[in-house]
Amino acid sequence: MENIKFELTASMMCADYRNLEKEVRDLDESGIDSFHIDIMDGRYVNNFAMSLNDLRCIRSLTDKPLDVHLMVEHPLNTIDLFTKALNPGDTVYIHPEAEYHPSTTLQRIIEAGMIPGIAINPGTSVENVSMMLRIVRKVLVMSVNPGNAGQMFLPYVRDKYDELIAFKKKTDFDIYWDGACSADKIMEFAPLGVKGFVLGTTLLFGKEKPYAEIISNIREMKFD
Ligand code: S6P
Ligand code: MG
Repeated sequence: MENIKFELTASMMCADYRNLEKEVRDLDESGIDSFHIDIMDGRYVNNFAMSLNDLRCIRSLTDKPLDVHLMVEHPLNTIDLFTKALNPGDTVYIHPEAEYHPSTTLQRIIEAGMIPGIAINPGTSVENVSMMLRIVRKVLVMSVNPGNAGQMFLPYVRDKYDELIAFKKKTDFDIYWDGACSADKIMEFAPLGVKGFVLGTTLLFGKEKPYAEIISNIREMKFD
């Protein structure tokens, strides 16, 4: 039985906002590895999720890393607001389609001391982003379209994980999963080399079980 290491990240747009502080502390104590913050602008996606103030609030409540997922048009225009609110070593993901010159924005993220990442939509191919795979450290593969939690897994995304895992041998980035993440997907993709999984309504939030129990059940899964 192999011991496979992977990271678990909580998608905080799915948290109970009636008591955000309790949610952060519970998840922190329950062994979550990091907090995923979905920022939307109502233009790049037709929704709004978390705000800069939510991000600042969560940053002040935990020492664990934050992953900021920017689903906004032209993130360069506001990137400094986010990097100033973060700690060195936190991650910022941009969507390359949302920017005229995405590598300039990634460079700004690097200069600010954050980990640069790109998020790849279900309809975006690996070829389309291949140059950026040489400068980012993380690739967030969207297995649902960006904008909402609680959507269904899009099966055609599966091949993209295989392509990225093959590409990863030539360069140096880690692959993360965002969208409709279930235990069976972790079971299948962690052994293939997906490094981390964003947990939302499918597996973590809105269940009748404590976070500690859900997280330890995932960590105790037996891989062949
Ligand atoms: C979607 C967003 C995601 C979701 C997460 C929710 O635009 O980027 O981070 O919050 O996927 O998980 P679930 O299990 O409800 O799909
Ligand atoms: Mg996200």
